[in-house]
Amino acid sequence: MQKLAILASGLAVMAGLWVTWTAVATAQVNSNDPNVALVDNCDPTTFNAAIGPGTCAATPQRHDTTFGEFVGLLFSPLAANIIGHPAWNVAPGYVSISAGQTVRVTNAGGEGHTFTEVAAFGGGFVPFLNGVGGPAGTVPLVQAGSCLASPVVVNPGNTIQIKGLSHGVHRFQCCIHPWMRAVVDVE
Ligand SMILES: [Cu+2]
Repeated sequence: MQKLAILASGLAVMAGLWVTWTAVATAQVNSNDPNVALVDNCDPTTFNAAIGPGTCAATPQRHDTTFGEFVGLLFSPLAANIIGHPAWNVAPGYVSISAGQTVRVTNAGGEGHTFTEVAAFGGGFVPFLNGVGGPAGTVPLVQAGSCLASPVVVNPGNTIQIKGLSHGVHRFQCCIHPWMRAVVDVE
């Protein structure tokens, strides 16, 4: 029995080393590609009940912001526009790259998001999330031009690649949650 226990603990250590080594190897392979994450914290049970089945996928990270908590943080007396729930964001929100580099954008959340280049930041295609129907005094966002044209939705767990950006500043936003935004600066 003792030999078995020693063998088992040895195997466990080896498995741990293998996982660590794999993670390091993966990081090295991708180290030249800037990575951006589309992040949310939607609780599947309450989001799917409020908006509809399939709105929020269950993920290994166990996201736990309920739909009620989400709605409760969309507006602030500090701003006339919708400010959005802070757990819905793009990380990092600013990326500086060299010409020719590819930006890999991964949806790490449970909801669909877009990463859409816009000439100027603006509203998306969901009126409520643009601030329509918000508290008295709310000024709804005007829809960004690129969000009018069926932007590509990145589903949970999926990655898209942004290639061939010209020199200068590029603005990207989610056309569902317009406060999710990032700047890619090509040097
Ligand atoms: Cu979004």
